[in-house]
This record gives sequence, structure tokens and C-alpha cells, in this order.
Amino acid sequence: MSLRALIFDVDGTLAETEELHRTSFNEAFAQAGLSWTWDRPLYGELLEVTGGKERITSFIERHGATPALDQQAIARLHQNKTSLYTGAVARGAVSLRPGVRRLLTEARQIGLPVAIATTTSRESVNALLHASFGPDGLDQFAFIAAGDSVPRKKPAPDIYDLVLQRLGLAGRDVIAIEDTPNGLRAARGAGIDVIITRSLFGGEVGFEEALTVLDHLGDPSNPCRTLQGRNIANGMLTIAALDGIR
Ligand code: XBP
Repeated sequence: MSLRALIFDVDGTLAETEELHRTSFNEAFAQAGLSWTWDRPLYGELLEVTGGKERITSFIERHGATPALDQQAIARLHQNKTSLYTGAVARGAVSLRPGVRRLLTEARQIGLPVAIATTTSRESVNALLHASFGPDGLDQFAFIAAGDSVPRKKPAPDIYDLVLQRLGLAGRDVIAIEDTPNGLRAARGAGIDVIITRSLFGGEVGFEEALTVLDHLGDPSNPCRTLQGRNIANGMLTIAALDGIR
């Protein structure tokens, strides 16, 4: 087998989490006495900037939102947003997307390492993995690269470069699963082939460089559809299919 690892994005790919991120931002704004509200269309635009702290900074700079909080205040506000988000995740507010658990189980059974490359805070990733896979959830991943572990977030390739370096692999050895044009650019920048699963906030355009675009990864009772690119899934994306396209 030429495929030596899989790398998963988190938000929109492992689970549809962005709506909960959005409402957690709004709750944190309200608790801080700010009159800001991010509705869905606005949040869709703001997602162009990855990373929660960076998104708030860009909102202040590009939308002229007041008060113009400094970086310390933004970090505090974001920390509260993260607490609100992780609390809701722990209470079961989000679940894994179709096919994710199946593909991870398949990878584990054949000893294929799986890593994570995300711009989201490590606390938020941990909360999702704990809620989805139980207390040992984190152990099934060979490496988790999250949040501020690199200075430049997606679409820069840095987070993928970091994962490759830690796995001791080259871009051609792995496949990434992503849901956004920013994620696709980041992985491609690191020389990695990408499968896109379309998500609520990931958009429908900008995926020309993906190997294939699916509606989700597919399960026996819930087959996936190929929306763009090569038809490799046949209702369900398997490790064998991923290995076969290389
Ligand atoms: C998605 C993001 C994140 C989340 C919010 O990351 O851009 O910023 O919207 O998370 P990915 P934080 O698709 O790489 O998983 O508030 O924790 O930054």
C-alpha cells in the first residue's frame, strides 16, 4: 500500500461544528456586553479568516466593529467562547459526520496512522474527540496539530507541513480530508492530495484542485454521492479506494 497516513481537518469535516462555533461566539459577545451578532451569512463571510482570534480581529478591522479591542481582550473573549463551545460539545451538541467513524475504524484495523490538521483551538479539538470517541479518543490519532501550533494558519501550508514533519512523511505519502477552499489550499501547498466533503459553511466552489468532492464519506446505510471530480467512492469512501487512486 502506498498510502502511509490520513490527515483529517476538524470543523466541517469530522463534524458539523461551525454552527456551534458561531453561536458560541455570539454568546461570548453577549456575556462581554458587546452588541455584536454574527448571523449565518456574515459568519460565512468571516470564515474566510481561519482561527477564532484572527476572525474577531478581522471583524474589528474590516467591518469597523467597536470597541476596537486589543489583542489581550480578544484573547480573553475567545477563551470564553472556547469554554462555551467545549461545554456544549461535552453535552453532546455535535456528532461525527457520516462515514467518519467507519473510515477511522478501518484505518485503525490496518494500522494506518491518522493525524489531525486544524486551525481550531486544541481545547475545542480535544472536547470533540473526547465526546465522540470517549476518554481514549485522543490516543487513536498519531499526531494532532491544532490552533496556535504554527504562526500562519490555513490557507498557509504550515499546519500540514508540521504534521508531515512529525509523521516523518512526504506530501505524496498521505491524503487529506477537508471541507473548505482554505483547507484545500493549505494541504495542496504541502504537496498533499485532498478529498473534499462538502459542509454547511464550506461553500460549493473553489474545489477544482481536489481529487474528488463528496457530499460526505458515506456509510452502508447512508451512501455518499460524488459531486465533482473522480468517482472513487461508490457510495462509501474506503481506505482501499484512497490507496487505489495514487
Ligand atoms: C475552522 C476554523 C476555526 C473555527 C473556530 O478550522 O477556522 O477557526 O471556526 O475555532 P478547521 P477557534 O476547518 O481547520 O478545523 O475559535 O477555536 O479558532
